[in-house]
Amino acid sequence: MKTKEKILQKLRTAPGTFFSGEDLRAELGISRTAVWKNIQTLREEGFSISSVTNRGYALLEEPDILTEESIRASLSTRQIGQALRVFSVTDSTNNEAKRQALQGVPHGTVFVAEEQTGGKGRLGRNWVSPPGLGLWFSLLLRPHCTPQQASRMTLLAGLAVCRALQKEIKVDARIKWPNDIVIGSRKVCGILTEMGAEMEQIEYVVIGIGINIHDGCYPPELKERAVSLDEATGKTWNRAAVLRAILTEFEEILQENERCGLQTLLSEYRSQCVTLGRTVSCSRPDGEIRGQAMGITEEGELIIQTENGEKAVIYSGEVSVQGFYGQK
Ligand code: BT5
Repeated sequence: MKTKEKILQKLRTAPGTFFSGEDLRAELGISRTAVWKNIQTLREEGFSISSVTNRGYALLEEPDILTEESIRASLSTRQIGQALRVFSVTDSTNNEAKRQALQGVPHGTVFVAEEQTGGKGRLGRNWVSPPGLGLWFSLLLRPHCTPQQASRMTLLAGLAVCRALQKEIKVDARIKWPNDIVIGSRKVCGILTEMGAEMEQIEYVVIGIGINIHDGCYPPELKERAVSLDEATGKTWNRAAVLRAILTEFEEILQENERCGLQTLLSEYRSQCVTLGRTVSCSRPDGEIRGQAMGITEEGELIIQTENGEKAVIYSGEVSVQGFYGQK
């Protein structure tokens, strides 16, 4: 590790706290001038570091760049994100993950891009992913489950994003079934899951997550339906920090799932899901269904009580919820 990274590592242990130049010098075995020079380099790279005579140096703010180093800083997961591929530009991090899945990259590998030129939504739609403004990333998982059970992984990823935004950003983020994360009635995050499987056995699952962080993430015509974290909170968020919070929650949730099974997590999902109890409509090949969203099954399907009193179970697809995304 370079000297400047060692200094940064030390300052990061307690952001905002002063570390004396003398202590840094002694700990790293360098001169005080070398400490100062490295601090200057870090400042040139965008780190905001305060220096006060007799107190030393304190890290105030990190630059909002996505690099392996910025993401790894204080990432305490054991699997998720331990292998990390960062791109300044790619077509789609989901495509990237699928390409590399075939070459054997391990469970938990994360693919992140500053910009996607062909960001994908569900059902062939596109996902606008301009450079530097959002978090566009994919998780590669190799779970031991059947293709039918794989959709659970997506639910768990949605729950991880929801938890992370509530804890880290302190914003009232909720889940819109199956996988949108909303703040108020607008979408802050979308999830696209793809998989490679044999008949009975999953080879890999790729969970692609797009989160609007800064202003300008989505085109103006989506302003009724979309929102960014900065907009929702009036602050400016550091993308690497948000990513770390999500990876940490996701690993924790996967462990909870192993330890205690899906039940508790499903009840948490239901309690965070804004779709339940609302009037919804869903178009299916056999016509449109309208009714009340009543529940979510063990497999993550949505149960709708239709207007003529029947129950319908929706596995996937488009469900509009009254009051959300500009729906009357
Ligand atoms: C989704 O699709 O919500 C899944 C989005 C997944 C994106 C991630 S980014 C990393 C990974 N790599 C990829 O290529 N994809 C994943 P869907 O529910 O179909 O929503 C798509 C619709 O959302 C579009 O038709 C637009 O109306 C709208 N949209 C597009 N860009 C948006 C944005 N940045 N923010 C909010 N809404 C957006």
